[in-house]
Amino acid sequence: MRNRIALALLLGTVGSALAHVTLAEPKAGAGSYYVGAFRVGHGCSGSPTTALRIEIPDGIASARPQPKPGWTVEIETAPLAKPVPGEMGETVTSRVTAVTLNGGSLPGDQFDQFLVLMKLPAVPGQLLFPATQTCAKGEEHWSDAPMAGMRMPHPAPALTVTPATGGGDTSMGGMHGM
Ligand SMILES: [Cu+2]
Repeated sequence: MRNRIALALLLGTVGSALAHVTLAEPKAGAGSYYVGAFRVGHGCSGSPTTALRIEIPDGIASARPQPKPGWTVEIETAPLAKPVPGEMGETVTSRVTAVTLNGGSLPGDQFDQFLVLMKLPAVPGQLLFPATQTCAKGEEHWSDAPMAGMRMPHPAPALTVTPATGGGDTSMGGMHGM
C-alpha cells in the first residue's frame, strides 16, 4: 500500500495532464438510459491501441455496444441467479458482463470513443467500469478504485449515478432505449 501511495503521488502531476480511459459524461440519472462514451485518451507509452475491454458492473440491467467501423465487437454474458422480467415482457436470464472492441488500431497520439448504451440502476451511487487497454506493444489496466483525496495511477472509468430527476434523463424510456 505504501508503494502504491508513493507512486500515486509521484504520478499525480503527470496523470492530470493525461486522459487515461474515462467516461466522457461522468454523471447520469438513476434508472435512465445512458450512452457511456468510453474515451481512450492515448496509447500505451505511444503504442497504438488495438483492443479495449470494458467490464460492466452489477446493477446495469442491459448494455449494448455501438458497432464501430474497423473494430469487432465481442459481448460477454453470465447467467442471472434469478431470471427477471425484461422491458418488453420477455424473461431475461443473463446479463452483459463485459464488452470488448478489438481489431482496430488507434494511433498512440490520437483519441477515440467507444459507445455503450446502458440501463442504469434505480439506486444512486458510484459505478466502476474496469477497462483493459491492449496496445500493439503492452497493456494498461484501468482498474483502480478511487480513494478520497488521492489521484490513482490507473483509475477505472467511473460513473456517478444521481437521484432520478423524473425529467429529460429518462426520455428514451418509452423507446426501450432503442
Ligand atoms: Cu492517461
